[in-house]
Amino acid sequence: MKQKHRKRAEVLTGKNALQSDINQPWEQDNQAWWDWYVTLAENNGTQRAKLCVRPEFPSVELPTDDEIFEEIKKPFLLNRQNLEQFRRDGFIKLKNIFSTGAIIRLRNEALKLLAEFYNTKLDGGEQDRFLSLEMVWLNNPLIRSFVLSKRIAKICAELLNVRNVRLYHDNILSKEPGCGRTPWHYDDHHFPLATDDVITAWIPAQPIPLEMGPLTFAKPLNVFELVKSIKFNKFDTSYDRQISQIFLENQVSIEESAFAIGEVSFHHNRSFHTAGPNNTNQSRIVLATTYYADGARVLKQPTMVSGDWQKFIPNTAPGDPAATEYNPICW
Ligand SMILES: O=C(O)CCC(=O)C(=O)O
Ligand SMILES: [Fe+2]
Repeated sequence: MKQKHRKRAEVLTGKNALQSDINQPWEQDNQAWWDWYVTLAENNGTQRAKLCVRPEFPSVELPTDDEIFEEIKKPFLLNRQNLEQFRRDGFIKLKNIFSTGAIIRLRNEALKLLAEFYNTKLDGGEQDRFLSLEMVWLNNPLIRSFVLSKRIAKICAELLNVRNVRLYHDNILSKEPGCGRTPWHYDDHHFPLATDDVITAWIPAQPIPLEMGPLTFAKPLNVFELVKSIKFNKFDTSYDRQISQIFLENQVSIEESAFAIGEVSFHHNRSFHTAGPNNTNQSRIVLATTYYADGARVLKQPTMVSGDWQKFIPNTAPGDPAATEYNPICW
């Protein structure tokens, strides 16, 4: 781990605490959470020369906001095979969920928001970091139309096989050039929700070739059973390394493949996933939106790995139903 990152991780987590003691609230913002979180990934041997990969967009006329609203409320039809695959593997990648024009508009908007918020230049200006912005849907109509999109939420409800889903949060994620791997994890650690009906739609805002670090999944879903005794360690890369090792020893199948424009992956909260480093000189921008089954409650004891969850479910005590105005029913 780079020295500056190690220092940051120590400041963030308190050096004297027990390594696996995560039973305390996260005291800082979610950007500090990501700064800490990427220090937990093992990066030995993964750095390669930076490649110059421009997001390649065919030249299309860009849709207006109204045209995008129309596009993303149209239903996408899942077939039986899709449902079976999600239930077996815990994730599915689906092509042509959004048009090229809609994705270009999404990227332009996310670039603008990130550059303004962090007062930086993306696509090569900022290096090594993993930037994030949440709750953007509250103030930005274009992002809101993606986050509350019936097209996405209906897919999520059908994959989970539940009647209705609520929004947990939106997350614009930007893995900057030179940023290393995302550590192996499942999201159940991150969401303070007392249910297994939680799903994240990971919507790339450009094509993601292998060099840019596409989201990568271990399958089938139940491989989480192989690693459930591994203790999370909040100070170093040992959790990530042990998971890799166990998956290797058990010849677990790992799906690491590029994302095309308009392709979206959906993963269950117990699906183990990671992502490679971004070895290009372009920001890897994604909109990740998480939904859960209506009726779910907040855990009785959320941990620091849940980050600043009260931002997403405000005025709600541990154990209470998670159903605030920030968690609208999207389907
Ligand atoms: O974007 C990444 O590298 C990680 C995202 C992730 O873990 C998630 O959306 O659940
Ligand atoms: Fe995740």
